[in-house]
Amino acid sequence: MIRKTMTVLAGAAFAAALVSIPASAAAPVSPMGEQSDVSVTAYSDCPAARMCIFNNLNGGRPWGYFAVGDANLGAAPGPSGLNNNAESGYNRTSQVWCFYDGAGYTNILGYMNPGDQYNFATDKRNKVTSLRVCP
Ligand SMILES: [Ca+2]
Repeated sequence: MIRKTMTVLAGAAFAAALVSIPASAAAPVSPMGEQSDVSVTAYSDCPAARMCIFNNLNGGRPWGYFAVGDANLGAAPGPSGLNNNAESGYNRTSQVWCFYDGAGYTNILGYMNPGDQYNFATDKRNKVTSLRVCP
């Protein structure tokens, strides 16, 4: 496995651009992964009411968390080290979040339900470039 260059500060709060979320509910494509029995220790710092994504499996740091969507993880300001690098996630919000391969919420990869905490499926790892509460 290739070690990635990290530019994200652990535990840092990120200001993400506010996005307008359409009221209509489009059907998400598929889950980002499957619930697993891995230790919750590494996920434990994810704040309540935040969507957390992690650079490594099993909640491995570095990581970032979001109260609202981020249209482009590769753009500053924000956790640019997470762009195409997220491998696990923990949804501590009460809403379903959608994940996209492209910036600007394009090329949907999948979704995470409230409370979900797992490694992304192998074909969804290291691809997320934008994320938001599913429209
Ligand atoms: Ca991508």
